[in-house]
Amino acid sequence: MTYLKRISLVLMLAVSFLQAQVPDGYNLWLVYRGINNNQMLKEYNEITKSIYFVADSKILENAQNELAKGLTGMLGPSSLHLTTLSAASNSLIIAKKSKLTPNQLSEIGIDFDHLGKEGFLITTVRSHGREVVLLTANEDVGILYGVFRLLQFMQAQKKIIGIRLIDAPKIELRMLDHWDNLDRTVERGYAGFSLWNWQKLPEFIDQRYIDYARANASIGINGTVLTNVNANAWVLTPMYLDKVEALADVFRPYGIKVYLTARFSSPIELGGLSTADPLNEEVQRWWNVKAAEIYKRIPDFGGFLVKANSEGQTGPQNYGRTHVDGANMLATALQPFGGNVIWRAFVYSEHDATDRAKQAYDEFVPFDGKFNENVLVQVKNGPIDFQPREPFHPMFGAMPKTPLMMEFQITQEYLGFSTHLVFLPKLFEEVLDADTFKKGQGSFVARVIDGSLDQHALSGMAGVANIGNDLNWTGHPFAQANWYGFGRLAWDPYLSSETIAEEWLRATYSNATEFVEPMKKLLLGSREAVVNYMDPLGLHHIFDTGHHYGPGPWVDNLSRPDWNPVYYHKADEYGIGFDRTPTGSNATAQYAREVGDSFNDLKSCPDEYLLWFHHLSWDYKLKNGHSLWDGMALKYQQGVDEVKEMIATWDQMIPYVSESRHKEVKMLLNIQLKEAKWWRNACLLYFQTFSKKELPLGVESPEQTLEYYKSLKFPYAPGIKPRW
Ligand code: GCW
Repeated sequence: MTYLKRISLVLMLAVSFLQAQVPDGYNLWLVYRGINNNQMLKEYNEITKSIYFVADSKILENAQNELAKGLTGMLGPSSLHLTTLSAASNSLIIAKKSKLTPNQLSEIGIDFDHLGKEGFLITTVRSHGREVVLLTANEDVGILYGVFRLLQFMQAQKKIIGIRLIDAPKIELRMLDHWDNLDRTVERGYAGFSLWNWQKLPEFIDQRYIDYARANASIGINGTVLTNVNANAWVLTPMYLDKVEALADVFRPYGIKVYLTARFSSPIELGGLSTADPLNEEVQRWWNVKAAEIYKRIPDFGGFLVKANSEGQTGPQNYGRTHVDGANMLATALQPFGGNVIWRAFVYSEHDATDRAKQAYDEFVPFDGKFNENVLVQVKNGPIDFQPREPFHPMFGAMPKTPLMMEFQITQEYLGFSTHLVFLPKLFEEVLDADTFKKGQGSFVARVIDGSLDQHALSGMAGVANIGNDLNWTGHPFAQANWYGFGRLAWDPYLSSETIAEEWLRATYSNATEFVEPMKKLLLGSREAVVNYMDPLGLHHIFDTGHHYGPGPWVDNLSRPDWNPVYYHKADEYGIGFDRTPTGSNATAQYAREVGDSFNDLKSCPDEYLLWFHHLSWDYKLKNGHSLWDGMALKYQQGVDEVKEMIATWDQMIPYVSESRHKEVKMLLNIQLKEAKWWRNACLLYFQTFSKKELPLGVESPEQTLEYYKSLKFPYAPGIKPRW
């Protein structure tokens, strides 16, 4: 056995020992497998031979521990060779700007202002005839982010020598919104129960809190909303604030701030007041005192996220006041302490007969410029509700004087729960890349969100978390990629989904081209597959009642019209689709003229949004020459075929993943295939009752009758809204 072979055997044993410590999947994308490329191994050993890195704060300690963990996994035990600062010998220097020598600073030659509070620089400088790698930042948290990135590069076996990477987040608030209830159920959660063990807090600190924070820090997430937007006032009681404080203490050394959802009626429920009217002085005082109480415990508390006057939550309108009155009252309470209010725009009313897709815009746009400076308005990516595909929300093009925060849903409420493999960064990218034309061509949603289009100091992106206490955190092992991808896009909304897919695959599984390339294709195609087998050609909200698991296009008996799928697809003997052009609801008028016109005109309206904006005859001729009916049926079939292809690809991946992981994903893909067929069959049989047309050649015949599909009920599907 050669020396190198012996070394790699020892390494492999050490790594498998390390990996055996935790269940498969628990380590997420922070696996730190042994480096198997000899050339890179040599380079990394050189670089890490003599490291100068003084950890004199909690954040830096975490960064150093991570470095130790990463190097041990990738290079072998005891690979963290820390030494003192010595110009003659250091191969890697990790230090904040304030610790660098004037000489080093002049060699680096960058304007540190570009790095901001959270950015970092990784570069190579020449010193004493050698290349020295330097990782620096203005603040500790920048160093932490830089360490994670350095380790990620190593795991991807990238060359470090010669590197010059300046990276700083483009968005300020990068947050996970947990829809976690105090009883540990998770609304729209499909990965077990809530991570937060409220009963045992504050004394018991579960290791998972720390690992959760680590994972978030590794992708730059810097805020977490612990509780459901369908809020419970209890979390604001002293007993619960003790627990929140304990969590904040765990998250702080990872650069993460804690936020809470504020139940608007709390002054009544907790304070014994008779009203929650935002203009009432006692109510204002109650919130001011509450804010002070919170900040006394948690000096860096992030602020409140609020769902008001939406789906049964009370809000300022209950007292004849406006969203502005409500948001500004809370903003005033938080302002002295530097906190923010994130006020959600997800509103629609049963008393409003207009198209639901128009309501948030109608309600909020008149308030542009009226919110206090520390208020962000959080807008879902599309105007309805996290569908597999929606056009971007028109509010993104209409409120220049208000910082608009993006709300994506990472949990797959409408995309097959944690059973279907769907790579969401593709969906997120589509929205971020959409052009609002707000200030002419190039006014991308990403530029609205990062504040650059309208020069907002505050900016934010939130993702509704898909995390629970399942051993692998997200239920489906591939749903981890959606958490990862969300974080990366919140850091840099201009990243491509392809880059993200590649990063994640390499970090989590393998660098082998035979793995990365086909799996990248699988991930990038998976979102279109789900659209095809659930909601092709702009269909939306045809999910079964309450749980949103499986098809229910026939549902027409719910108390509110806009809760019924028939409201959204409007299928009849003539055709199908929601007319949102000027002949219909005229929702297209909420977009900039260029955008609205292109949606209105059938020649330019993308097929992807056809039935979102138009009601068309079954015989309407699609751009590909098929009739609408045939084209729709073929899309459903295509979705099913795409899942079959995903399975065929996965079958080839046995050499690159553990046996148990392979089996697990294979079983999930088989369920996905079964459910894709279910969607296709149920929807086509139902729509066929209107079109009265045969299925075109190439579309498989449904195995069951429409009555059968209608009879399926799922009273215990996970994630249903609590009823209190
Ligand atoms: O889509 C709906 C969900 C609700 C959710 C609501 C919201 C938290 O079905 O479960 O409630 O959106 O975003 O407020």
